[in-house]
Amino acid sequence: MTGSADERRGGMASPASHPLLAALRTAIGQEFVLAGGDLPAFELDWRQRCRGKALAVARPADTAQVAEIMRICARHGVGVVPQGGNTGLVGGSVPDDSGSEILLSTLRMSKIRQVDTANLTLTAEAGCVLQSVQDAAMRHGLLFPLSLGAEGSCTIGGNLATNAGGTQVLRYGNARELCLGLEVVTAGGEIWSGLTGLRKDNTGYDLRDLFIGSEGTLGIITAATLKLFPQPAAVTTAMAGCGSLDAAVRLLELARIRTGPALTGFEAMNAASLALVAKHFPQLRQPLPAMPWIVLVELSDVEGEAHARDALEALLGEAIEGGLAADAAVAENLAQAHHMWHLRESITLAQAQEGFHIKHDVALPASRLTAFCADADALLARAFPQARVVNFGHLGDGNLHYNVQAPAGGDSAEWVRRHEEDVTGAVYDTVAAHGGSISAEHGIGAIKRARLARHKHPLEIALMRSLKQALDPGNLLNPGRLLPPPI
Ligand code: FAD
Ligand code: 2HG
Ligand code: ZN
Repeated sequence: MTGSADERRGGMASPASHPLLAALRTAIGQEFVLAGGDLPAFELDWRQRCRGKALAVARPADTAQVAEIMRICARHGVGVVPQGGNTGLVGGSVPDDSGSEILLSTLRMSKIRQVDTANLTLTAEAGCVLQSVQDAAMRHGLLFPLSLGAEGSCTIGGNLATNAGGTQVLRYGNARELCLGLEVVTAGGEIWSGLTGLRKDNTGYDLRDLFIGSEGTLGIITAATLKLFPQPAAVTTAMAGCGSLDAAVRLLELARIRTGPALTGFEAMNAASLALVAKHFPQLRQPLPAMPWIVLVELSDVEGEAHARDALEALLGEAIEGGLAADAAVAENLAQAHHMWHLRESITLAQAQEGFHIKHDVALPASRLTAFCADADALLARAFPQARVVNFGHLGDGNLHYNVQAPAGGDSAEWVRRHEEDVTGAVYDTVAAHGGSISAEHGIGAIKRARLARHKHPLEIALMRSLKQALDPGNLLNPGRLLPPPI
């Protein structure tokens, strides 16, 4: 390609002197518009897979400033990429490489505006870190159940924009189901105040649910009213070793029947996942000997410790007797329970330390999980015999992270570059054959948008494009993410 970056952007002014930056500095303060050397930390995603180049980073303090930023960017026709904790796994929170987008960081917007204990709701600004929302609920003796490995740095705005899932979905639902109201800044810089906290409101189209999961492409979420729950009287956790995925799925079915709404977590990890954790975090003792699958079961109980423990032990006893599990370990105390969860949540980090790999965040009906894995495993074993399938996830939701790690010992980046297209094609075709989804909880972002066209009905894509056109006619909000490229 010839010509300078500025020429490719259509003769725009150089970044430092861009008239938009002067307007942004006047609107939100000189020190909150970052440029030059301050940008790289915001331009690279958590996986270190997507690196872009922003014109500047704007760090608004409140909703009015977000609205002003949007009005300025709309006047200049400049795209805006919202960014919360930047823990997204699909490349949606970093700019493209044009150097022409504004990155809007919500991290300064971190106030808990209200806790309404009578209504069991909490209103938080978009930049609140998830853990701080959980802690605020806890201070009032209540529970905000959204829980994921990145909870120490992801934000509530990002959680809602991606409709995040995590480890408590089978009991409490995903981010969408935990949200009662939103405040949103539109592409044109208007503010929609929808923080009603109502549990019933049938007054037309559900705009809240439209913005949730839209990954910053329809509006910027600036605050949310969230559902709170009573804290359970006791939580008990156990791990069980299963000889096959089929046994793990049948144990899930048994757990649902025996424990009903007390079942708050049911995770599964194949042997390769825990082997990677053992390799990279050898200090983390594994409570059970290696098995083809280990499941982590959590019960939350309103009646208390002894009742919860009895229920869990009875379940695991029945599972062992019925041949669904070979072995089980029940956590004796909170520290042991945390340790079990820590093992589970270390898989993502262990995979990152092992090298580059290909993520597939897929959902299937529980009844198709075993057949899907058998087919996908067989396909990959034939075509890529050295690749390692690191398969784990939220079995209770039918959500597997069917990740493919590059062969041990080689150049993992090069292997992923060469084979990603074919590996992902094979996995997603198998997902489709079993009636599944190619994104259970991480979203589409920049990485999966080209795939979406193949896995969604053309009418769905057309309707999604109509919504985008209606809400963001200038294509300013996270352009080039989520929607497939035009054909
Ligand atoms: P970002 O990464 O900053 O942004 C994500 C997307 O949302 C981008 O498209 C961005 O433009 C948009 N966005 C951000 N803020 C706003 C806003 N205020 N308004 C509009 N759009 C916005 N995800 C799960 O679902 N379940 C898991 O169990 C899980 N575990 C994880 C574990 C680890 C170790 C890591 C690194 C990630 C994990 N994730 C998981 C993925 C990630 O944490 C979630 O997608 C999370 O919801 C992203 O929040 P964030 O604030 O970091 O958003
Ligand atoms: C999890 O469940 C996250 O731990 C991350 O969704 C999954 O690393 C992954 O692929
Ligand atoms: Zn997950």
